[in-house]
Amino acid sequence: MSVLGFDIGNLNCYIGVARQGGIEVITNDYSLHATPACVSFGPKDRSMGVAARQAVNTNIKNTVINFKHLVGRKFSDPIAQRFIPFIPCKVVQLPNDDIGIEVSYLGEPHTFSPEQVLAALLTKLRTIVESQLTDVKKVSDCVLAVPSYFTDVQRRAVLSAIQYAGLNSLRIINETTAIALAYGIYKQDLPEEDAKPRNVVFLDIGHSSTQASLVSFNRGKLQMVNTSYDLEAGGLWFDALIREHFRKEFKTKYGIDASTSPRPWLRLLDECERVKKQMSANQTPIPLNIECFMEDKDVTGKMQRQEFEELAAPIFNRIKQVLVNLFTEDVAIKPEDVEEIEIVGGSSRIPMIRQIVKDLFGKEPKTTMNQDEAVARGAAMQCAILSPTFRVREFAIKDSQPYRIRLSWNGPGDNGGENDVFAPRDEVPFSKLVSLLRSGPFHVEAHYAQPNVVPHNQVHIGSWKVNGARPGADGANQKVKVKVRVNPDGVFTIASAIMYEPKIVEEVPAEAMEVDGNGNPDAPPAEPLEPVKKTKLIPVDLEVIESIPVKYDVQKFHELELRMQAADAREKDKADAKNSLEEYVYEMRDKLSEQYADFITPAAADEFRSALTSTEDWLYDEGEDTERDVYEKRLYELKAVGTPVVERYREFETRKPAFDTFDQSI
Ligand code: ATP
Ligand code: K
Ligand code: MG
Repeated sequence: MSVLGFDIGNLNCYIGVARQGGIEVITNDYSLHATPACVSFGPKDRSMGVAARQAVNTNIKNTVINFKHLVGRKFSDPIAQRFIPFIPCKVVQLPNDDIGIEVSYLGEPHTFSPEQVLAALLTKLRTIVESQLTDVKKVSDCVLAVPSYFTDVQRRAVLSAIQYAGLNSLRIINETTAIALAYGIYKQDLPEEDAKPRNVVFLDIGHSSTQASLVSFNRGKLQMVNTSYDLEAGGLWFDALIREHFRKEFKTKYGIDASTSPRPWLRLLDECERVKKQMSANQTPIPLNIECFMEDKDVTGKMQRQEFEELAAPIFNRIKQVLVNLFTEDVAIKPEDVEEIEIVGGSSRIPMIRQIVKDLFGKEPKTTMNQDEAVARGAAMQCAILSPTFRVREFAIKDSQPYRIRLSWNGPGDNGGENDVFAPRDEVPFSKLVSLLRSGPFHVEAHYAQPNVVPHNQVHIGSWKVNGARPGADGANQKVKVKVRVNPDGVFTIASAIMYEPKIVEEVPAEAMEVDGNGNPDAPPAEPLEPVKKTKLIPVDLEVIESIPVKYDVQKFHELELRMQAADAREKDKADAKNSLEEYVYEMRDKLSEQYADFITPAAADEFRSALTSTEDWLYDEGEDTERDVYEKRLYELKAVGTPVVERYREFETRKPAFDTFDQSI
């Protein structure tokens, strides 16, 4: 059984694994900790992660990056629109305003949903785990992290993608909460349980957004006091600003507009990112040179940290505001009560960030956590806490959710009505009971009450039909209790509805039951007592039927994903078989003239050599791309000749030391 935590970044993904010794962030097929959130489609298979990102320029029309914020959104959603220009392949509006990712796959046009692309990426992460952890047979249990501001539909979409990929989600955790858990669980010096808590601010500046959280710690527990975010502050937005600067410069200098052509436009973005990173470490001007950039023109430019800081001042102000926003009126903690500020996320390496923190809190920020791995570590820790296969020290997490959720109802009974059932900063997971008076089946609807603070154009959460309510004997309304819940995934549900129906029950007073209780058969029967009539409220479970705005066909897309996995696996097996054949040809040819020379007759060696050469020629020709069993058959035929030679050689080698010893002892 595997215990995994996934940080699915807009740029980079990290995999945390819980082992007996603790949490480890594992490396991928390229020995890197970061796996790019990149999926590309090809004529025979898909490619994900490092390989896909490295080949983006050769397959730009069929490559997907920057799709994290498309999951669970509609095409017309303004935030989806903000990210679509950064996706190299074609993104279209489907019927029902769904997002379609249009690529050529297996030589045919295909349209995928963002959830399917996420599932493909998760499949990649799963195969990384399977190949790195040889003791793990089947990967399944995981905890995936999402931004704290993800709404109901986004969380449901992520859960669906996890299912498409055939993984088992133990829970969705907020990235902010994962970071706080990764910080708190190993801390030995937290204040005692009933002492004044230690208040810590975490600032995560990633690629697509900036998130901050204010967390109170005591020994063995954390409380998420507040969270804030900005979806226009992050590495991508810095890169875009720098790119726009160079676009203008190159337009005047060279008369070319890079934005008019997708390939140079993306290439320039990558180059700007490189310049940005170098500016974090150097004060000197950083050159940007691209040969043959557009229209056969070479371009050169440069930028210096100070210039960047002026250019990006609006984004730095936004980041400052994210921190300020943690301290809302209803939060008792003030900036001066904050003991530590931990900064994480790739973009927290920009020097100006330290200045922002210092200006606001009068303290240097801390970087005691692994800036890139904190989210994955926390998620893996959460998975370990939930997994029956691990024993983890007690740590209580009191998380919170950021939105005002309103419930409304109508149907027979007293007039319809509405009520706010969750407020910003309310604890989750949490259930609440809403009492209503009803006389028939009714509808309940939930929505976000403050659309302007929700970063999603879908504010309707869901509708629930409650069947089975009926009037009382006298035609009166009956008392119904609806249990609303934000579950551990941060998803809103109506967990149950119960009607309390008054029933007149006849109860025989207790004494009457004791007739002849002493077992004396001669005793005269006691006078039977009069039954007493009583009204009791009897709970009756009502049927609750959920209807949420977006339905994901998990079965169908899981099967599709399995089929694509099978195609990927076939291609991989084929490539492996071809590689083995190729390697065998080269190895045998080298060794035939060296160590194997004495174990084969010159004539047989010549014949074998020419068989090897013709195989090599074939590999460059019709053997360039054929079926796995064809490669295997070729290898088998070569080995029929080669293996006896190898065996004769080995036998000789194992005998040799014995002779040596014998010689010496004479
Ligand atoms: P998100 O959290 O928004 O989903 P992510 O988790 O993929 O995104 P991170 O991996 O935390 O993002 O950070 C990636 C960003 O950090 C990139 O924009 C990258 O350019 C930036 N970055 C990395 N190193 C540096 C550096 N030395 N200086 C400036 N920026 C850097
Ligand atoms: K990340
Ligand atoms: Mg991140």
